[in-house]
Order: sequence, then C-alpha cells, then structure tokens
Amino acid sequence: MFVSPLALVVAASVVLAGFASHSNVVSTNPRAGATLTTVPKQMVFKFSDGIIDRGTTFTFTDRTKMYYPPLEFRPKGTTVRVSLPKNPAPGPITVYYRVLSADGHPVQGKVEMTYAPPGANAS
Ligand SMILES: [Cu+2]
Repeated sequence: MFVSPLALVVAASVVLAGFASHSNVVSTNPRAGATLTTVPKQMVFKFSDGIIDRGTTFTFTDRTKMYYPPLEFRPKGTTVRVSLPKNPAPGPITVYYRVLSADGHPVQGKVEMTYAPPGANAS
C-alpha cells in the first residue's frame, strides 16, 4: 500500500502531540514489583494529568483468576485512590488500569505485585 511521505509526517506529529498530553501513570503506592505482607485498603495512583471518570476502569486479578468486580476508585486532581479487594489469594496480584486521560486519550497498563502474607506459601 502506498502512503505519501506527508501523511507519515502528519501521523507522527499527531502521535507526538498526543503523547505529550496523555495522562500517564507517574507512580503508584504500593509500587509495581512490591511484595506486600498485607493488602492495603487503597492503592494510590498518581497521573501526569487528570483523568475522566467515565471510561476509566481499574480491575484486579490474583493467582486463582477468580472474577473480581471492577474496583471502586476516587479521583482527585491527578491522584486516584483505588479500593483493593480484602482477601486475595497469596501470590502474584495485578491491578489493571484503563484510564481516559483528560485529553481524551485512553491509557492502559498494569501494576504487578506479590501478596505474601506471613506463613503463606505464595508460590
Ligand atoms: Cu493524549
């Protein structure tokens, strides 16, 4: 398929403009890769820009792949507090986010952690 060089330049600049204004995850607490002896009630996501509630979802999985309903979340400015399930299975846990940036672009990713309560075999 033939694509004109001009079209490529336009496409590239659109991507760059979007990238600059996406609301990306700056940090989380707990952070990715953390090993948790207890699961906190809330996980804090900090974004580079605001998010739009509608069109944003946070979901959770543990080792059992059991279904968890979408997580409740509370945005305030660029900070979003996400409620975590109470008693996940020990082992790998993952919080997936699909966020609608304030600029209208969807941003998605995941934060993988390990839940290792004392005395449990997390493997
Ligand atoms: Cu964007």
